[in-house]
Amino acid sequence: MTLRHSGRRIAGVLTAALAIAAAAWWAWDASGRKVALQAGAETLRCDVAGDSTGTRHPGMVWVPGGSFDLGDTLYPEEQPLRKTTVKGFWMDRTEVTNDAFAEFVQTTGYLTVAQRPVDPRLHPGLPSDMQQPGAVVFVMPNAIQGQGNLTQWWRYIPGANWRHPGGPLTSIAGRGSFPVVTVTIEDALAYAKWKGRSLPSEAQWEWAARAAQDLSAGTNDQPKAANTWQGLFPVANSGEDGFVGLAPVGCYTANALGLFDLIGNVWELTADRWMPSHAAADSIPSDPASSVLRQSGAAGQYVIKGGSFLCAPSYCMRYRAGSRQPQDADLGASHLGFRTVLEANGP
Ligand SMILES: [Ca+2]
Ligand SMILES: [Ca+2]
Repeated sequence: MTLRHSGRRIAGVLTAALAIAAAAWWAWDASGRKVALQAGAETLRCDVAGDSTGTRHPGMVWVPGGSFDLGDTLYPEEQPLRKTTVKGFWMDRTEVTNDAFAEFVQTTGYLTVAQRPVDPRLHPGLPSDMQQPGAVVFVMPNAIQGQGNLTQWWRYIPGANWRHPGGPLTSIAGRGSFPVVTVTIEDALAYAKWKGRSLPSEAQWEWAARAAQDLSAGTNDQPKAANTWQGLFPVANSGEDGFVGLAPVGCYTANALGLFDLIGNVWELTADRWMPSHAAADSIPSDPASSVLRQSGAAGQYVIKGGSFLCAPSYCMRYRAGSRQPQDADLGASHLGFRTVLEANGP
């Protein structure tokens, strides 16, 4: 997401409207009434079966190396296709969950970027409410005027963070199996380092999402085995895929390597700085281990991959392995999480 460019956040028009703060699974209407967005009994956990006992790195799967055409042909930023080679690596089977992140925080006392004071020197002209710690939250509007102004459905909510992903009035209680959200690149790198791992490069992530197969640019069809958006974004979501908002990790069929939810549910941070295309002038090194792009904590934008529960044919067809988007380094969002990789010997 690129809501905060050139030293300012979200065009300066958003307000800290706590009364209408919303998590992905519930919202408050204009009168403050809590409204469930997901009908029926809520699914709080899915069985992530098949983690073979005795595996060298529990919770991870081996992604064999190979060469493929990085990118796709639908949107400008995914072009041109670029031949890329990755070595084999281990990858988390699922997005990092609230439970896993809580263990990290409990052990280390780590405070996420969304929980820290905002440095106004980095964002001159920032409205005062946006100088408070917080994150960007998707709020489903009743109606919009065109899809050009994304502030119609994204709000900066002071007090939104991984413990309160929809704002201070929301909680992750009972949602330990949901993906952690509103984390930034710095947060994700800190978690990965604590685990003795790293974040995937864009190439590693995309290769894994292609199930380590060199397929030509794939279909643009909305995938069935992924948490995306059915209906006219952002005002109508039928939830045909089972979830109107976020889903617990592992609710959809894994890909051929055994990796869940690479496409959909939450966008996933990568270690690569954002470049506007795959053209040679904007190229990223093919060897992620030597990448100068893999620096932590730097300002700027990073590549995120896979799309989220908000991706719809009517707005953003980024539910594809080759799609990509930039994400501000110091801004968390309610549709953004991550998973880790480990560069080590294979099985
Ligand atoms: Ca969905
Ligand atoms: Ca995902």
